[in-house]
Amino acid sequence: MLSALIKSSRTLETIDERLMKCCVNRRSFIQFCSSLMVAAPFGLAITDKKTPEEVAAALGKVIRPPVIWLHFQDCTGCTETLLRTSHPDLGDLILNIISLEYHETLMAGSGKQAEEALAAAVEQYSGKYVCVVEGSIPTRDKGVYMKLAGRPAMEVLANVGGQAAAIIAIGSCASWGGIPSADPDPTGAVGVADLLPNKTIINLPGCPPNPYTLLGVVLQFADSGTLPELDRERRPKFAYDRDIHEQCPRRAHFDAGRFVKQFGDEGHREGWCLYEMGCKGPDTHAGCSTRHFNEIPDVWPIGIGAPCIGCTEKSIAFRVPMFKVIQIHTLAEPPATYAPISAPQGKVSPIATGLAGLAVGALAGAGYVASRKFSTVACDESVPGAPPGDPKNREGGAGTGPKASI
Ligand code: FSX
Ligand code: SF4
Ligand code: F3S
Repeated sequence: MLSALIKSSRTLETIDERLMKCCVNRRSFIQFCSSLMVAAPFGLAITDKKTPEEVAAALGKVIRPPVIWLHFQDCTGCTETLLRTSHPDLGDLILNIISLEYHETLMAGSGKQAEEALAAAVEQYSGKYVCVVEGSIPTRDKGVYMKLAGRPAMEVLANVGGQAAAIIAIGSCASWGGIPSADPDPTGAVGVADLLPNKTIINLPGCPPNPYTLLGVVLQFADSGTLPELDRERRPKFAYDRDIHEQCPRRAHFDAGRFVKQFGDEGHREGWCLYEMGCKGPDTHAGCSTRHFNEIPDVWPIGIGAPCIGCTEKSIAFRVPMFKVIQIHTLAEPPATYAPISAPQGKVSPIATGLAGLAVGALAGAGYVASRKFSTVACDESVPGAPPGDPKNREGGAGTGPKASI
Protein backbone atom coordinates (compact mmCIF):
# COMPACT_ATOMS: atom_id res chain seq x y z
CA MET A 1 0.00 0.00 0.00
CA LEU A 2 2.65 2.46 1.10
CA SER A 3 4.93 1.51 -1.79
CA ALA A 4 2.06 2.11 -4.25
CA LEU A 5 1.52 5.55 -2.76
CA ILE A 6 5.21 6.37 -2.95
CA LYS A 7 5.30 5.18 -6.55
CA SER A 8 2.32 7.19 -7.72
CA SER A 9 3.66 10.36 -6.15
CA ARG A 10 6.83 10.15 -8.22
CA THR A 11 7.04 11.54 -11.71
CA LEU A 12 10.08 12.05 -13.83
CA GLU A 13 10.45 15.74 -14.49
CA THR A 14 13.14 18.00 -15.87
CA ILE A 15 15.25 20.14 -13.59
CA ASP A 16 13.60 23.29 -15.02
CA GLU A 17 10.11 21.94 -14.33
CA ARG A 18 11.05 21.11 -10.79
CA LEU A 19 12.72 24.45 -10.11
CA MET A 20 9.71 26.29 -11.46
CA LYS A 21 7.31 24.19 -9.41
CA CYS A 22 9.31 24.88 -6.24
CA CYS A 23 9.65 28.60 -7.08
CA VAL A 24 13.45 28.40 -7.07
CA ASN A 25 15.06 31.65 -8.01
CA ARG A 26 16.78 31.42 -11.43
CA ARG A 27 19.69 33.44 -10.12
CA SER A 28 20.57 30.73 -7.53
CA PHE A 29 20.51 28.09 -10.25
CA ILE A 30 22.83 30.15 -12.46
CA GLN A 31 25.10 30.72 -9.47
CA PHE A 32 25.18 26.97 -8.91
CA CYS A 33 26.08 26.43 -12.59
CA SER A 34 28.86 28.94 -12.32
CA SER A 35 30.29 27.11 -9.25
CA LEU A 36 30.07 23.85 -11.20
CA MET A 37 32.06 25.45 -14.02
CA VAL A 38 34.72 26.58 -11.57
CA ALA A 39 34.92 23.11 -10.01
CA ALA A 40 35.10 21.42 -13.42
CA PRO A 41 36.53 23.89 -15.91
CA PHE A 42 37.32 21.06 -18.33
CA GLY A 43 36.76 17.34 -18.65
CA LEU A 44 33.05 17.45 -17.85
CA ALA A 45 30.69 17.52 -20.85
CA ILE A 46 27.93 19.33 -18.96
CA THR A 47 30.08 22.37 -18.18
CA ASP A 48 31.68 22.52 -21.62
CA LYS A 49 29.88 25.79 -22.41
CA LYS A 50 30.87 29.42 -22.59
CA THR A 51 28.69 30.94 -19.87
CA PRO A 52 26.84 29.82 -16.72
CA GLU A 53 23.58 30.82 -18.46
CA GLU A 54 24.33 28.33 -21.25
CA VAL A 55 25.13 25.61 -18.70
CA ALA A 56 21.85 26.42 -16.89
CA ALA A 57 19.88 26.27 -20.15
CA ALA A 58 21.32 22.83 -20.98
CA LEU A 59 21.03 21.47 -17.45
CA GLY A 60 17.45 22.67 -17.12
CA LYS A 61 16.36 20.18 -19.82
CA VAL A 62 17.90 17.20 -18.03
CA ILE A 63 15.53 14.78 -16.31
CA ARG A 64 16.23 14.86 -12.57
CA PRO A 65 18.35 11.79 -11.95
CA PRO A 66 16.94 9.34 -9.39
CA VAL A 67 19.55 8.76 -6.70
CA ILE A 68 19.51 6.08 -4.02
CA TRP A 69 22.04 6.85 -1.30
CA LEU A 70 23.29 4.06 0.96
CA HIS A 71 25.17 4.54 4.23
CA PHE A 72 27.55 1.96 5.57
CA GLN A 73 30.55 2.44 7.92
CA ASP A 74 31.01 6.21 7.73
CA CYS A 75 30.93 9.45 9.66
CA THR A 76 28.37 11.11 7.33
CA GLY A 77 30.93 13.78 6.52
CA CYS A 78 30.32 13.26 2.81
CA THR A 79 26.62 14.08 3.20
CA GLU A 80 27.48 17.01 5.44
CA THR A 81 29.80 18.50 2.87
CA LEU A 82 27.13 18.20 0.20
CA LEU A 83 24.38 19.94 2.11
CA ARG A 84 26.04 22.07 4.78
CA THR A 85 26.95 24.85 2.42
CA SER A 86 27.63 28.42 3.32
CA HIS A 87 24.47 29.46 1.44
CA PRO A 88 21.43 27.75 2.96
CA ASP A 89 19.57 27.84 -0.40
CA LEU A 90 22.23 25.75 -2.04
CA GLY A 91 21.38 22.65 0.00
CA ASP A 92 17.73 23.01 -1.04
CA LEU A 93 18.70 23.64 -4.63
CA ILE A 94 20.78 20.46 -4.75
CA LEU A 95 17.83 18.44 -3.47
CA ASN A 96 15.74 19.90 -6.29
CA ILE A 97 18.32 19.14 -8.95
CA ILE A 98 18.73 15.47 -8.09
CA SER A 99 15.80 13.29 -7.13
CA LEU A 100 16.95 11.79 -3.86
CA GLU A 101 14.76 8.72 -3.46
CA TYR A 102 16.36 7.26 -0.36
CA HIS A 103 18.84 8.66 2.13
CA GLU A 104 18.82 7.38 5.70
CA THR A 105 20.12 10.58 7.28
CA LEU A 106 17.82 12.96 5.45
CA MET A 107 14.56 11.08 5.09
CA ALA A 108 11.74 11.60 7.56
CA GLY A 109 10.65 7.96 7.57
CA SER A 110 12.36 5.20 9.51
CA GLY A 111 12.00 1.48 10.17
CA LYS A 112 9.39 -0.25 8.03
CA GLN A 113 8.50 2.94 6.14
CA ALA A 114 12.12 3.51 5.17
CA GLU A 115 12.56 -0.10 4.06
CA GLU A 116 9.46 0.15 1.89
CA ALA A 117 10.67 3.40 0.37
CA LEU A 118 13.96 1.74 -0.55
CA ALA A 119 12.30 -1.30 -2.07
CA ALA A 120 9.85 0.89 -4.02
CA ALA A 121 12.61 3.12 -5.42
CA VAL A 122 14.75 0.15 -6.46
CA GLU A 123 11.78 -1.47 -8.16
CA GLN A 124 10.55 1.65 -9.95
CA TYR A 125 13.93 2.82 -11.22
CA SER A 126 15.66 -0.53 -11.62
CA GLY A 127 18.55 -0.18 -14.08
CA LYS A 128 18.11 3.61 -14.23
CA TYR A 129 19.11 5.07 -10.89
CA VAL A 130 22.47 6.21 -9.64
CA CYS A 131 23.44 4.49 -6.40
CA VAL A 132 25.65 6.63 -4.19
CA VAL A 133 27.47 4.67 -1.51
CA GLU A 134 28.91 6.41 1.53
CA GLY A 135 31.05 4.39 3.94
CA SER A 136 32.97 1.13 3.77
CA ILE A 137 31.46 -2.33 3.87
CA PRO A 138 32.45 -4.80 6.61
CA THR A 139 33.23 -8.25 5.24
CA ARG A 140 34.81 -10.08 8.19
CA ASP A 141 32.76 -12.88 9.78
CA LYS A 142 30.24 -12.83 6.94
CA GLY A 143 29.62 -9.12 7.36
CA VAL A 144 28.04 -9.51 10.79
CA TYR A 145 29.44 -6.15 12.01
CA MET A 146 26.85 -4.08 10.17
CA LYS A 147 23.27 -4.95 9.42
CA LEU A 148 20.41 -2.90 7.99
CA ALA A 149 16.94 -4.18 8.68
CA GLY A 150 18.51 -7.50 9.61
CA ARG A 151 20.52 -7.84 6.39
CA PRO A 152 24.33 -7.57 6.28
CA ALA A 153 25.56 -4.43 4.51
CA MET A 154 27.19 -6.68 1.87
CA GLU A 155 23.80 -8.08 0.96
CA VAL A 156 22.16 -4.64 0.77
CA LEU A 157 24.94 -3.42 -1.49
CA ALA A 158 24.67 -6.45 -3.77
CA ASN A 159 20.93 -5.93 -4.07
CA VAL A 160 20.69 -2.14 -4.42
CA GLY A 161 24.05 -1.56 -6.12
CA GLY A 162 23.51 -4.54 -8.36
CA GLN A 163 20.41 -2.96 -9.96
CA ALA A 164 21.87 0.53 -10.38
CA ALA A 165 22.85 2.05 -13.72
CA ALA A 166 26.05 3.27 -12.09
CA ILE A 167 27.50 3.42 -8.61
CA ILE A 168 29.32 6.39 -7.17
CA ALA A 169 31.49 5.55 -4.19
CA ILE A 170 31.62 8.87 -2.35
CA GLY A 171 34.45 9.39 0.11
CA SER A 172 37.55 7.37 0.85
CA CYS A 173 35.64 4.81 2.92
CA ALA A 174 33.38 3.74 0.06
CA SER A 175 36.23 4.01 -2.46
CA TRP A 176 38.71 1.72 -0.73
CA GLY A 177 37.87 1.23 2.95
CA GLY A 178 39.05 4.55 4.41
CA ILE A 179 39.21 5.05 8.17
CA PRO A 180 37.44 1.80 9.12
CA SER A 181 40.05 -0.15 7.14
CA ALA A 182 42.98 1.37 9.08
CA ASP A 183 45.13 -1.12 10.95
CA PRO A 184 43.98 -3.37 12.70
CA ASP A 185 40.88 -3.21 10.49
CA PRO A 186 38.60 -5.10 12.89
CA THR A 187 35.65 -5.40 10.51
CA GLY A 188 37.47 -6.28 7.28
CA ALA A 189 36.30 -2.99 5.73
CA VAL A 190 36.46 -2.71 1.94
CA GLY A 191 35.27 -0.34 -0.77
CA VAL A 192 32.48 -0.92 -3.28
CA ALA A 193 34.74 -1.99 -6.15
CA ASP A 194 36.07 -4.90 -4.09
CA LEU A 195 32.59 -6.37 -3.84
CA LEU A 196 31.06 -5.46 -7.21
CA PRO A 197 34.04 -5.56 -9.55
CA ASN A 198 31.95 -5.81 -12.71
CA LYS A 199 29.68 -2.81 -12.12
CA THR A 200 30.21 0.70 -13.47
CA ILE A 201 31.81 2.34 -10.42
CA ILE A 202 33.23 5.81 -10.06
CA ASN A 203 35.36 6.51 -7.01
CA LEU A 204 35.31 9.98 -5.47
CA PRO A 205 37.78 9.56 -2.61
CA GLY A 206 38.36 12.32 -0.11
CA CYS A 207 37.46 12.63 3.51
CA PRO A 208 35.24 14.27 2.47
CA PRO A 209 35.42 14.93 -1.28
CA ASN A 210 34.28 18.11 -2.98
CA PRO A 211 30.50 18.00 -3.46
CA TYR A 212 30.67 19.58 -6.92
CA THR A 213 32.60 16.56 -8.14
CA LEU A 214 29.66 14.34 -7.21
CA LEU A 215 27.10 16.67 -8.74
CA GLY A 216 29.13 17.03 -11.94
CA VAL A 217 29.38 13.26 -12.41
CA VAL A 218 25.70 12.63 -11.59
CA LEU A 219 24.50 15.39 -13.91
CA GLN A 220 26.67 14.34 -16.82
CA PHE A 221 25.42 10.79 -16.42
CA ALA A 222 21.80 11.97 -16.29
CA ASP A 223 22.28 14.19 -19.32
CA SER A 224 24.06 11.85 -21.71
CA GLY A 225 24.49 8.49 -20.00
CA THR A 226 28.25 9.00 -20.19
CA LEU A 227 30.91 9.33 -17.54
CA PRO A 228 33.83 11.72 -17.48
CA GLU A 229 37.22 10.20 -18.19
CA LEU A 230 38.52 8.19 -15.22
CA ASP A 231 42.05 7.45 -14.03
CA ARG A 232 43.27 3.99 -13.07
CA GLU A 233 41.82 4.36 -9.58
CA ARG A 234 38.41 5.05 -11.23
CA ARG A 235 38.55 8.72 -10.19
CA PRO A 236 37.29 11.37 -12.63
CA LYS A 237 40.31 13.06 -14.11
CA PHE A 238 38.69 16.49 -14.12
CA ALA A 239 38.87 16.51 -10.32
CA TYR A 240 41.88 14.31 -9.54
CA ASP A 241 44.43 14.92 -12.29
CA ARG A 242 46.58 17.42 -10.38
CA ASP A 243 48.40 16.95 -7.13
CA ILE A 244 47.87 19.31 -4.21
CA HIS A 245 51.48 20.43 -4.24
CA GLU A 246 51.30 21.72 -7.83
CA GLN A 247 48.87 24.50 -6.99
CA CYS A 248 49.33 24.89 -3.26
CA PRO A 249 49.35 28.52 -2.09
CA ARG A 250 52.31 27.60 0.19
CA ARG A 251 54.33 26.33 -2.76
CA ALA A 252 56.50 29.44 -2.92
CA HIS A 253 57.64 28.68 0.65
CA PHE A 254 58.48 25.09 -0.33
CA ASP A 255 60.52 26.37 -3.28
CA ALA A 256 62.28 28.86 -1.05
CA GLY A 257 62.99 26.28 1.65
CA ARG A 258 60.82 27.87 4.33
CA PHE A 259 59.31 25.07 6.40
CA VAL A 260 57.19 24.92 9.52
CA LYS A 261 59.21 22.98 12.10
CA GLN A 262 56.64 22.86 14.87
CA PHE A 263 52.96 23.71 15.12
CA GLY A 264 52.64 27.24 16.46
CA ASP A 265 56.18 28.32 15.57
CA GLU A 266 56.89 31.49 13.63
CA GLY A 267 56.81 29.70 10.28
CA HIS A 268 53.43 28.22 11.10
CA ARG A 269 52.05 31.61 12.03
CA GLU A 270 53.49 33.03 8.79
CA GLY A 271 51.87 30.32 6.64
CA TRP A 272 55.04 28.52 5.54
CA CYS A 273 55.17 25.09 3.89
CA LEU A 274 53.98 22.11 5.96
CA TYR A 275 56.12 19.46 4.23
CA GLU A 276 58.25 18.81 7.30
CA MET A 277 55.10 18.46 9.40
CA GLY A 278 54.17 15.46 7.26
CA CYS A 279 52.25 17.14 4.44
CA LYS A 280 51.38 14.53 1.79
CA GLY A 281 50.44 17.16 -0.82
CA PRO A 282 53.25 16.19 -3.21
CA ASP A 283 51.85 12.65 -3.57
CA THR A 284 48.13 13.43 -3.35
CA HIS A 285 45.81 13.90 -6.30
CA ALA A 286 42.89 16.20 -5.51
CA GLY A 287 41.68 19.68 -6.28
CA CYS A 288 41.47 21.08 -2.73
CA SER A 289 44.22 23.64 -3.27
CA THR A 290 42.07 25.49 -5.78
CA ARG A 291 38.54 24.41 -4.87
CA HIS A 292 37.99 25.08 -1.21
CA PHE A 293 35.18 23.65 0.89
CA ASN A 294 31.74 25.15 1.52
CA GLU A 295 32.52 28.05 -0.86
CA ILE A 296 34.60 29.69 1.87
CA PRO A 297 38.09 30.88 0.87
CA ASP A 298 40.91 29.02 2.66
CA VAL A 299 38.60 26.37 4.08
CA TRP A 300 40.65 23.26 3.33
CA PRO A 301 43.27 21.42 5.42
CA ILE A 302 46.40 23.32 4.37
CA GLY A 303 44.42 26.58 4.30
CA ILE A 304 43.79 26.24 8.03
CA GLY A 305 47.37 25.23 8.83
CA ALA A 306 47.10 21.43 8.90
CA PRO A 307 49.20 19.19 6.68
CA CYS A 308 47.39 17.28 3.93
CA ILE A 309 47.00 13.67 5.08
CA GLY A 310 46.59 12.36 1.52
CA CYS A 311 42.94 11.50 2.05
CA THR A 312 42.29 10.79 -1.64
CA GLU A 313 45.13 8.29 -1.97
CA LYS A 314 44.54 4.63 -1.22
CA SER A 315 48.15 3.99 -0.30
CA ILE A 316 48.58 7.05 1.95
CA ALA A 317 45.63 8.10 4.09
CA PHE A 318 45.08 5.89 7.12
CA ARG A 319 48.11 3.85 6.02
CA VAL A 320 51.04 6.27 6.42
CA PRO A 321 51.25 8.04 9.81
CA MET A 322 49.79 11.53 9.65
CA PHE A 323 52.93 13.45 10.57
CA LYS A 324 55.49 11.22 8.85
CA VAL A 325 57.57 13.06 6.24
CA ILE A 326 57.18 11.33 2.88
CA GLN A 327 59.57 10.94 0.02
CA ILE A 328 58.73 12.95 -3.05
CA HIS A 329 58.22 10.58 -5.93
CA THR A 330 57.28 12.81 -8.79
CA LEU A 331 60.11 14.69 -10.32
CA ALA A 332 59.03 18.17 -10.85
CA GLU A 333 56.20 19.30 -13.00
CA PRO A 334 57.48 22.25 -15.07
CA PRO A 335 56.87 24.96 -12.43
CA ALA A 336 59.01 23.02 -9.96
CA THR A 337 62.02 23.29 -12.25
CA TYR A 338 62.04 27.09 -12.18
CA ALA A 339 64.65 28.82 -10.12
CA PRO A 340 63.60 29.13 -6.47
CA ILE A 341 62.23 32.56 -5.74
CA SER A 342 64.66 33.05 -2.89
CA ALA A 343 67.80 32.25 -4.94
CA PRO A 344 70.39 34.74 -3.71
CA GLN A 345 72.10 36.92 -6.31
CA GLY A 346 74.99 35.07 -7.82
CA LYS A 347 73.55 31.58 -7.34
CA VAL A 348 71.50 31.54 -10.53
CA SER A 349 72.78 34.32 -12.73
CA PRO A 350 70.52 36.32 -15.04
CA ILE A 351 72.55 34.95 -17.93
CA ALA A 352 71.95 31.39 -16.79
CA THR A 353 68.26 32.14 -16.44
CA GLY A 354 68.22 33.62 -19.92
CA LEU A 355 69.80 30.49 -21.27
CA ALA A 356 66.95 28.48 -19.86
CA GLY A 357 65.31 28.70 -23.27
CA LEU A 358 68.15 26.66 -24.69
CA ALA A 359 68.01 22.94 -24.16
CA VAL A 360 71.35 22.80 -22.44
CA GLY A 361 70.48 25.65 -20.09
CA ALA A 362 67.10 24.15 -19.28
CA LEU A 363 68.60 20.80 -18.43
CA ALA A 364 71.33 22.25 -16.27
CA GLY A 365 68.91 24.57 -14.49
CA ALA A 366 66.38 21.85 -13.93
CA GLY A 367 69.03 19.49 -12.64
CA TYR A 368 70.38 22.08 -10.24
CA VAL A 369 67.03 23.17 -8.89
CA ALA A 370 65.76 19.62 -8.64
CA SER A 371 68.86 18.55 -6.75
CA ARG A 372 68.51 21.57 -4.47
CA LYS A 373 64.94 20.59 -3.70
CA PHE A 374 65.07 16.87 -3.48
CA SER A 375 68.45 15.75 -2.28
CA THR A 376 69.25 15.29 1.36
CA VAL A 377 69.81 18.21 3.69
CA ALA A 378 73.43 17.28 4.18
CA CYS A 379 74.47 17.60 0.57
CA ASP A 380 72.11 19.75 -1.42
CA GLU A 381 73.36 23.27 -1.02
CA SER A 382 76.27 23.33 -3.45
CA VAL A 383 76.36 25.87 -6.27
CA PRO A 384 77.18 24.52 -9.73
CA GLY A 385 80.75 25.38 -10.64
CA ALA A 386 81.78 26.48 -7.15
CA PRO A 387 84.61 24.44 -5.65
CA PRO A 388 83.89 22.31 -2.60
CA GLY A 389 84.30 24.36 0.55
CA ASP A 390 83.45 27.61 -1.23
CA PRO A 391 81.48 29.77 1.24
CA LYS A 392 78.91 30.42 -1.50
CA ASN A 393 77.89 26.81 -1.16
CA ARG A 394 76.30 27.38 2.22
CA GLU A 395 74.65 30.65 1.29
CA GLY A 396 70.94 30.57 1.99
CA GLY A 397 71.38 28.26 4.94
CA ALA A 398 71.78 24.53 5.05
CA GLY A 399 68.96 22.42 6.27
CA THR A 400 66.22 24.37 4.60
CA GLY A 401 65.39 21.85 1.88
CA PRO A 402 63.11 18.84 2.09
CA LYS A 403 64.65 15.88 3.84
CA ALA A 404 63.40 13.41 1.27
CA SER A 405 65.44 12.15 -1.60
CA ILE A 406 64.22 10.53 -4.77
FE1 FSX B 1 34.46 8.23 5.19
FE2 FSX B 1 32.30 9.82 4.30
FE3 FSX B 1 35.59 10.32 5.56
FE4 FSX B 1 33.46 10.58 6.74
O1 FSX B 1 31.05 9.27 4.61
S1 FSX B 1 35.32 9.37 3.60
S2 FSX B 1 34.92 8.95 7.25
S3 FSX B 1 34.45 12.20 5.66
O2 FSX B 1 31.87 10.69 5.88
O3 FSX B 1 32.80 7.97 4.63
FE1 SF4 C 1 51.73 22.88 0.10
FE2 SF4 C 1 52.25 20.62 1.35
FE3 SF4 C 1 53.46 21.17 -0.97
FE4 SF4 C 1 54.10 22.49 1.23
S1 SF4 C 1 54.41 20.28 0.84
S2 SF4 C 1 53.73 23.37 -0.78
S3 SF4 C 1 52.15 22.68 2.29
S4 SF4 C 1 51.31 20.82 -0.65
FE1 F3S D 1 42.32 15.54 1.74
FE2 F3S D 1 44.65 16.64 1.48
FE3 F3S D 1 42.55 17.72 0.38
S1 F3S D 1 43.86 15.70 3.32
S2 F3S D 1 40.91 17.23 1.78
S3 F3S D 1 43.45 15.78 -0.15
S4 F3S D 1 44.27 18.79 1.29
